[in-house]
Amino acid sequence: MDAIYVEDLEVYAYHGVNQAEKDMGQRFLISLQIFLNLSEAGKSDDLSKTINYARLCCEVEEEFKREKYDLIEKAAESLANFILKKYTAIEKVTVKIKKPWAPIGKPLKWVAVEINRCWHTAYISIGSNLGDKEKNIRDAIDIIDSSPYNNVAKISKLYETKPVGYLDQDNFLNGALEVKTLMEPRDLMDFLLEVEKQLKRERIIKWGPRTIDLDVILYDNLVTSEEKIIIPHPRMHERLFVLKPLSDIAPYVIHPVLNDRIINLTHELEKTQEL
Ligand code: PH2
Ligand code: MG
Ligand code: MG
Repeated sequence: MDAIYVEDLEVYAYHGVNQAEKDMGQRFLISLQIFLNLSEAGKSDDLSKTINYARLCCEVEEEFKREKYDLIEKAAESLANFILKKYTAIEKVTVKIKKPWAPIGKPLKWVAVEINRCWHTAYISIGSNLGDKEKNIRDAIDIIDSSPYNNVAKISKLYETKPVGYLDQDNFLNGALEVKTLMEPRDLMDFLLEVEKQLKRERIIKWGPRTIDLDVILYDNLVTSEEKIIIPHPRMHERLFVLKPLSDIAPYVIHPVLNDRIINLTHELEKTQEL
């Protein structure tokens, strides 16, 4: 993939486990590999079609000096998040932080950490059948989008659907979201549980009434076999209230287990199920 490189940008900052490092500061050398498609800029000679590396270096310096972390791991992690969140055209980033003055008491050139981080695409099914259903859904979307690790990229239409599973409850409002996320599946699921809690979700009856339900349906092309993190969602292809909204925003995405497009799975299910 195309890339922009920054090598050994020198920044004076205050990260370190020792108090003296936080008080006095030291030199850090920051190297970046910024992966993005450069062909448009290459064809057009237009700066707005790429990342201005002068601006990037200034912002990276400012961000790196903003906090005093114990670990360069943490400093690298938050810098990678900052870069990916600020520039959505960047698909992947490598951040390397060197510490040439690390207080080790040995002659060495530097110690360093290097991490790779990228945007993932998750599809999330969203449902509500308690209280102001539409407001619950809009509030959940706002909370997800305002997280520093997530951008809501697409929102489906919302559909009124009959309850499936436990029938003696009000109709649902269901939708689907495409979320660009920096979170790993486990962290994303924990985060969505927190959002549910914030919106007063109470777990009383299995498949019963809820102010909000947020389920990870797909995550990149990932297929997991862990019992607590089953991706793709094991029942998604049997539920029109999941597939119908999903086919609004991801019709040609391929289900990585069934190896068929969402739109085909939807049409197949529509032969036997109604919303
Ligand atoms: N969610 C369930 C169980 N049944 N039925 C509809 N129509 N919509 C839902 O979101 C839904 C359901 C469990 O998550
Ligand atoms: Mg559910
Ligand atoms: Mg759920």
